[in-house]
Amino acid sequence: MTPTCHIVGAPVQTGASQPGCLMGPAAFRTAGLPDALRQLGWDVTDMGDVALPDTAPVAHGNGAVRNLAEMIGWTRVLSQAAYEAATNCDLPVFMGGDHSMAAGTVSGVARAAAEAGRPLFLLWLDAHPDLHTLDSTTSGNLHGTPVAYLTGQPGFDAFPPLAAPVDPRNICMMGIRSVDPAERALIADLGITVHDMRAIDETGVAAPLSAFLNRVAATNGILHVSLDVDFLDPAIAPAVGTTVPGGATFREAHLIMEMLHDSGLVGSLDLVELNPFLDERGRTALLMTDLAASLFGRRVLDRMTRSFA
Ligand code: 5AB
Ligand code: MN
Ligand code: MN
Ligand code: MN
Repeated sequence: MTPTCHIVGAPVQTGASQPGCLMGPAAFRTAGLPDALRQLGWDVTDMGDVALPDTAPVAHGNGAVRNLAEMIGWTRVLSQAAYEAATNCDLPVFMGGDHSMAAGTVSGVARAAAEAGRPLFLLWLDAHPDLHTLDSTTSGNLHGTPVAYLTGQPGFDAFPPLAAPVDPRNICMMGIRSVDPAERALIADLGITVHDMRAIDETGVAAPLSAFLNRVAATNGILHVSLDVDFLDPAIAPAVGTTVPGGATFREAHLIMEMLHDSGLVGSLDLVELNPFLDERGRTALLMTDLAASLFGRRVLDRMTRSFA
């Protein structure tokens, strides 16, 4: 049977400090994401972009917080869209949009996994752990908060209630190299597995990823992958507002995607934080598209040479 993929656009930019992520879904379509997956034998349906419903202002005690009502609205509609996509196809792709959208996509796929009676695991590929609560964020940029919401931390009462909170012990973060003090404390308290860039320098990506995938397989789990552009080194992926030096290389990132494909465990994928306004001749959009293609089964020997020049 031909495997099916629904592509869902999430033009969210209210969680980031700089505008531009709203153009992300259009840039992924321009880079040829739907056709790249079709060429790998997938039956791909582009579901179009989700729209933000009308929102009413929501007050919060932390005056730094920006665009709270918008994040709550996006969480509601994206959670429903992700639940439907996860229920109706084999492997949905959510094209962002800034990372605040993961509050919606991951909560939606978690609900679908719970209904299927399978534990949800989360692979968070990012320079940042995005573990701030609404109280601990000092930047007020809500793309730094989705993991706190998804794991059921206090203070998100104005958000949609979680049908299935993500067990922090089922989360693996890789590529981390910028952590705020409140996030560091929560990582330790919650028991989240973090392979920071220093650890990856020492071990490479294959050994820690294999160990995590073995845990997913051992419990009949289903894996959601959330790929933030800033996981990658800014030298190869400049189109992101929150660059941090010392990120993953081209081959480290592709190897992760190739291993994820081989595992057969991935149930859904976020491609987030692409800001096409900051890109250089589309190179970041093309790289993110190629990484998605590796996760969908493209192999080194099938890869065509592409020039950004
Ligand atoms: B991203 C920072 N921790 O809270 C904050 O890009 C950065 O989705 C958040 O990972 C980065 O503003 C959010 C300093
Ligand atoms: Mn992020
Ligand atoms: Mn990040
Ligand atoms: Mn970012």
